[in-house]
Amino acid sequence: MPPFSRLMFQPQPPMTLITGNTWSHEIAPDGAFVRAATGFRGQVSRAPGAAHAPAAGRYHLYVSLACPWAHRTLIVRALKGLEDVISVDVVHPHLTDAGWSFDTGFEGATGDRVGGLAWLQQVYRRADPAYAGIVTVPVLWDRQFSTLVNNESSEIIRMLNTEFDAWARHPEVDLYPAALRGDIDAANGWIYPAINNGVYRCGFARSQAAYDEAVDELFAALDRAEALLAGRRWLCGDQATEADVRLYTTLIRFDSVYHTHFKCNRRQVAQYPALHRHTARVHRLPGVAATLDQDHIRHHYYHSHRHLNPGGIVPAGPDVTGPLMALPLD
Ligand SMILES: N[C@@H](CCC(=O)N[C@@H](CS)C(=O)NCC(=O)O)C(=O)O
Repeated sequence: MPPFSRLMFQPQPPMTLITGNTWSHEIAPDGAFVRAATGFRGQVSRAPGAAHAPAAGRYHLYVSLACPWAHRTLIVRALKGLEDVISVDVVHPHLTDAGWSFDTGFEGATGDRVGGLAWLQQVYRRADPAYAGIVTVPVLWDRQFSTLVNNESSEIIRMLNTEFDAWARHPEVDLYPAALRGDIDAANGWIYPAINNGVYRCGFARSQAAYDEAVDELFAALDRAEALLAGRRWLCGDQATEADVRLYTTLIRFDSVYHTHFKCNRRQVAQYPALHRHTARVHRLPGVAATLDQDHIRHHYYHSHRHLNPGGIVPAGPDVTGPLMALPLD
């Protein structure tokens, strides 16, 4: 593999920035928010002859600390102990008309330390100069081939879970164990549309009917999760799995953002005893709390979606993590 320095700062062709946020053109005629499919679906694989073989130092994640989908990848990286194996760059929390930027003018925004680019869309077009699709985080980047491997978080976390065990500090952690795969897929099957994506369907709805449907489904699913977790610690089996991680990244943003900004306001997570305990349980797994940045989260949502919050004022609270750390867990 060539040293990283040879791959850095290669001259880039001049690029015209494409403008227009994804969320603004993902609205169906009935006013419902319909998430677009993800474009890059390559796989890092240990299989002989695979194009993207796992290796330490070869792969890089571009994330936003605000984004619940990118947050999944940071949590799995931490739980597996892959911090020294897979590097990370963090975009500026404000999503602009030209998408995510590598502006470093916000605490924790790193810039693009791989390619030295200014905008995430340039990373996409470095991989595919004709790319004109949606530009989202997370991105799994292959430094060796200077290309984008995958931009679908549900697939990236599976690769991190299994393909890098030779270098992981915690190869024993398995978030998608064979014996629980059916249960995990089933849990993801209702939690994704109604909760993970459900909060966006509430927030980005452009008609009352679309909002009403999304908010009913969201709170029915939260009630279902509450009932399930009243009798058990984890969603599937007796261990933490990716299903718990995926629920957590939405619930940890719920009371500070989705409840207010996306009008998911029938109840707060703190009012659901079992969901609140579950959120605390995941938050207190080793390494997880350090992946959470409430400043990036609040500044991203309240500042970026001006059609929902025209003044861009970022609210002060609530303190979500203090109560989570104080909650007694058995
Ligand atoms: N299916 C993708 C969704 C990723 C996604 O929607 N990310 C949002 C941030 S939370 C994004 O980058 N949006 C850019 C935009 O709307 O322009 C995944 O799970 O990886």
